[in-house]
Amino acid sequence: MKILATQISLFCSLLLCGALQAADNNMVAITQELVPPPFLPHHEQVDNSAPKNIQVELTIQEKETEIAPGVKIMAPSYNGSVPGPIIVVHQNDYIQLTLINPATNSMIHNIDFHGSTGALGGAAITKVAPGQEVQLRFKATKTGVFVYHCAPGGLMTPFHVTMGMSGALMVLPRDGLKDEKGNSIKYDRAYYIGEQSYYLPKDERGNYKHYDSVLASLPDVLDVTKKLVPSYVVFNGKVGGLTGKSAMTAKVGENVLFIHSQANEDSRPHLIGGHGDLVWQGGSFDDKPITNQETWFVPGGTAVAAIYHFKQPGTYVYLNHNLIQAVQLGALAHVQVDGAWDNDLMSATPARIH
Ligand SMILES: [Cu+2]
Repeated sequence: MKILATQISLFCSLLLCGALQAADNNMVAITQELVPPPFLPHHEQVDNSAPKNIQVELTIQEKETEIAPGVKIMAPSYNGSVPGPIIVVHQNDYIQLTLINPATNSMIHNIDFHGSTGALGGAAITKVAPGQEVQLRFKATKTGVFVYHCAPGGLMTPFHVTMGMSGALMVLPRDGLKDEKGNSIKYDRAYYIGEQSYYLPKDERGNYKHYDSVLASLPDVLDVTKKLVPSYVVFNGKVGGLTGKSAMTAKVGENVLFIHSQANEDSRPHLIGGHGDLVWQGGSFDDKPITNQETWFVPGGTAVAAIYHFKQPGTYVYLNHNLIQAVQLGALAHVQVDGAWDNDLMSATPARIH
């Protein structure tokens, strides 16, 4: 704690507290309207103009949310969604975040951007109590997809993260994405899939317990988390968050970018009936993507990007290929793809008695 206090005092002495580093007067400022996942905010894939100041706002919400049929929890989140919204910028842009903790909340929160540099990813200088707001400005020097998450310190960090406080940042190269041969590649649409593991206490009858506030659930939740057995593993905050009417959509012939984050556990995304044509393993767009992956890997605490060029119509299942987590705990999504079937790629005769 003493070291942290010294760090904070050093940051303040460097004028990072109280006032943001003055922006370049010539820098264009853009307000990015964040949207709930799995969608991305409006953005250009290529931006060869000078770096910009991208202004975004996140409001922390502590509210009741239903994460499976009949299972309601009191949980904190960024902007009310799990995961929090994805922020999209280009390399060397500045991100100017306003983080708001409404007075109606009960806990202190903050934010750690894995895509930023210094001050525990911003966590050391963004703590906000209920009724406060803070501004953080950082330069997006590294390209790729990155996790952000709440990190108040100590046991509060795994608690806030496993209750839903994480999201992602995508930093595109200014000249856009490149395939494994270095040729430019564009996506026709993009989705952000945040995978969330929940650890929920049960009562003596085996029913999930309900709490009146996020804070009230803290001791019981921590008892469950240290056993490392999640109650649910879900996409987009709840079981069925990306299936049925909430399924992702695409058309045959489109390149679809999937950004997949997991702030705490490892995951193994797999698209049944398709592939990861290009996968930026580890999330960095400065590295060549690997190709033709059947299943790729998301180490806990990272985001990974993959592009697939859809060639057949139908309902695809996008899941964590830990099939227990997918089928029994909820880590499963659908992609509904329209278009014409290609018999050359696949055909079958009707089943018959032999
Ligand atoms: Cu928090």
